[in-house]
Amino acid sequence: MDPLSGLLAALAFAHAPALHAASAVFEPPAASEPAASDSATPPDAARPKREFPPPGDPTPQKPAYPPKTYDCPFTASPPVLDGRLDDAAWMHAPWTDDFVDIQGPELPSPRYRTRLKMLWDESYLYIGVSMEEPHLWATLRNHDDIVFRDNDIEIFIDPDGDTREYYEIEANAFGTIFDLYLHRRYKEDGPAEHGWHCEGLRTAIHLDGTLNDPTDRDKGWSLEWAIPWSSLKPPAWDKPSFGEKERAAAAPKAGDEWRINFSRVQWMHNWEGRIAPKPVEKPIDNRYNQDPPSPGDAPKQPSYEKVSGRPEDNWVWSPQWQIDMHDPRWWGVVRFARGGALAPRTPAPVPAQPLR
Ligand SMILES: [Ca+2]
Ligand SMILES: [Ca+2]
Ligand SMILES: [Ca+2]
Repeated sequence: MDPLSGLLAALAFAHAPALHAASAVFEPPAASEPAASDSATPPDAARPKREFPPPGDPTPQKPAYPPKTYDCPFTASPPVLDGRLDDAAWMHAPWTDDFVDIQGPELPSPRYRTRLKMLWDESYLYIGVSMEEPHLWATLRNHDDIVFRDNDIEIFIDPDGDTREYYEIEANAFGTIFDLYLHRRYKEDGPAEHGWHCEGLRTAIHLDGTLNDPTDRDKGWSLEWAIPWSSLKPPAWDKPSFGEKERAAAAPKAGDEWRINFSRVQWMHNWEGRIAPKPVEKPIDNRYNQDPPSPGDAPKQPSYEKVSGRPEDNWVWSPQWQIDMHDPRWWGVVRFARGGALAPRTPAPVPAQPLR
């Protein structure tokens, strides 16, 4: 691991468990555990977090809410990757249910609608996501930046469903990608392999609005991903010849089930629920970027700033019942259909502990 990778791994350990795994279901957090924010500030009291599982309940799973299921249609004609979901191929794919709070639908509904579609062929898994968003905003531009510090959309893929050796890909509205491989869950000390690269990933984003301009109201953004089956292979140095290493990066067979979930990370910013006044005059030199402004300066160009101390919201397809995406037991079940509908599926009980 080079020094930069080491630094990134350290950052992952500092932040990912806090942001994505703050709530300990089976292991109560130690008093010294950092707060769920990269600014180490207390959680927002206005959005109380429910405790899962209830005392005495061995599992947070509720019989009324089995993991979501999606039957992913095979497509003979792939969608054109332009970020718009108006391709004929997408017409044959159903929408998922709207995303809900990561802790379940009994918590307040997300402020903005999110839903998606999936397709597959022999080469790719196609994802098409639609996200309502009145303020398009992105800051991170470099591959493997910690993209969940921006508003983002994330996919988690555990092909064999064994709750270990799985993939995560995140994108912000610039299309910046953070892709990583998890040998084990963070609760089992990971590690998260930021050096993993989703080789051949194709990303297209359509912005319905103006990016990084708080002076107007946007409609949303949509994203198309084509994830090559061949890219879903562990880092070469991952020694064990079982599980994901054994699977050999192959396409699924018709009828196979994979465990997949999606998370949308959404931060509160200074223009939430309103729009910024437009500057009274256009900048004529770079004085507007000076800090602090001098008396008589025209207003600065308004920009987005995170609300200090406010944890991110996590909106997901299949509820995790805890603020932790890294528990694949609760991820949705994606079934790969080809040549007709699959038989109805009887939900399997969710194991009380990871499988191995
Ligand atoms: Ca398209
Ligand atoms: Ca796995
Ligand atoms: Ca990476």
